[in-house]
Amino acid sequence: MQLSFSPAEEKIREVAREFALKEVAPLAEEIDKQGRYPMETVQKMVKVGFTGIGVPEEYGGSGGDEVTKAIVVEELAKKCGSTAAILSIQGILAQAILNFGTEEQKQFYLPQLTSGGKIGAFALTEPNAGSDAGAVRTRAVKDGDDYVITGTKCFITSGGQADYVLVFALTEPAKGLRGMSAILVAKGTPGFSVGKVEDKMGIRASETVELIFDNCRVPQSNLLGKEGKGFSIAMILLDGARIGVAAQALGLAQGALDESVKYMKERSQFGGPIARLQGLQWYIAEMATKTEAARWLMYRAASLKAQGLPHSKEAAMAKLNASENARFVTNLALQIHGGYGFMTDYPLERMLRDAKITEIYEGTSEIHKVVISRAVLG
Ligand code: COS
Repeated sequence: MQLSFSPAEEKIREVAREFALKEVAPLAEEIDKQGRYPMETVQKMVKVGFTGIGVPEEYGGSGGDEVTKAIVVEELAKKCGSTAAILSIQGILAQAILNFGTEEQKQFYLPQLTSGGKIGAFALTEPNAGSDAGAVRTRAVKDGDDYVITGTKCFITSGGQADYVLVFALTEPAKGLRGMSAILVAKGTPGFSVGKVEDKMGIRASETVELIFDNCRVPQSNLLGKEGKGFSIAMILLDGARIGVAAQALGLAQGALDESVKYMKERSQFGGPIARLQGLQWYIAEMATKTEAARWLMYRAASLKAQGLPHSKEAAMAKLNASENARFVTNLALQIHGGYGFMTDYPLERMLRDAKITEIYEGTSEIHKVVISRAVLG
């Protein structure tokens, strides 16, 4: 048994850490305050190869696997939850096409989504289909060689920026979730528009929008995978995406812990650095231990996925644990910083706000308990 990273993985961590320090950290506060999608950083991530992780080079990718991707997301999240979330979600569409696409689809979409700078989004959630993802109402009706899509999706990450969106719609409504299909829709297709742009508590720079499909006509060749298999495709993709959220949560926790250690050594009260106060030392001990536990649960799930082994339960466990830990650690880190932590001059309040969503998106903690308990109880 080995619980360590390979030299190649250590190298990518170094690259990601430097990128986070130079390119991500300086913008984190501004893009949070303005709620601005950092397209310039995204395009830099394209250049450095982060958007191509997990996709073979023959399709424009940069290779690597789920562990590689988790390392990069963790490092970015230490400095900016929004940027980490953007990279994480960008990878889902590429994974969808890599795993379920035809050769033609792979050759057309993957180079664009990896090294080509195009943005992807995943549109499953609807106003009445959140945790109950099978309750999707959006329809895709066959008409000649086309599908005509009608419905509204909400809370779609990067949806307004996306050049391509994977839309989950009912092709056979009578079959419920077993009549759901996954269909690719390109930006600019008539009938496809962006609705409400959400004003959020956290990850404010990762744009979250409503997408409207009003008699949106796309060729049937845009179907991804088999007709009627959309729900299973969504669930498989979410299993992977949950590892990405766990990596974001881990990065946020580690980032907040790092800030706390630094602050406790610098901040002087009662005649010396507050690092010598046992009450705060115990906070640090607890934060560090729980974060280390979250780290290995997450990397184990990532490693299982990278090996092509079942990982649904492990991804749910990793995400449940890492997200609760992120809230716990960022909250204590803010507490350690006292009044300064509450001020926007310090990153702590942003980290706490960014951490909260990790307990909600890509499946709430309660949904993960459903997934885990079903797997454990059989
Ligand atoms: N991998 C592959 N297939 C899966 C799967 C998985 N992880 N989970 C479920 N499926 C398949 C099942 O095997 C079943 O297939 P069959 O039709 O062949 O029997 C089908 O999907 C329906 O599964 P199930 O009966 O478990 O569906 P439920 O309605 O009970 O829903 C939960 C299961 C609650 C787990 C699901 O709705 C869910 O994950 N909800 C949260 C959605 C979410 O994360 N939203 C966030 C979106 S992004 S912000």
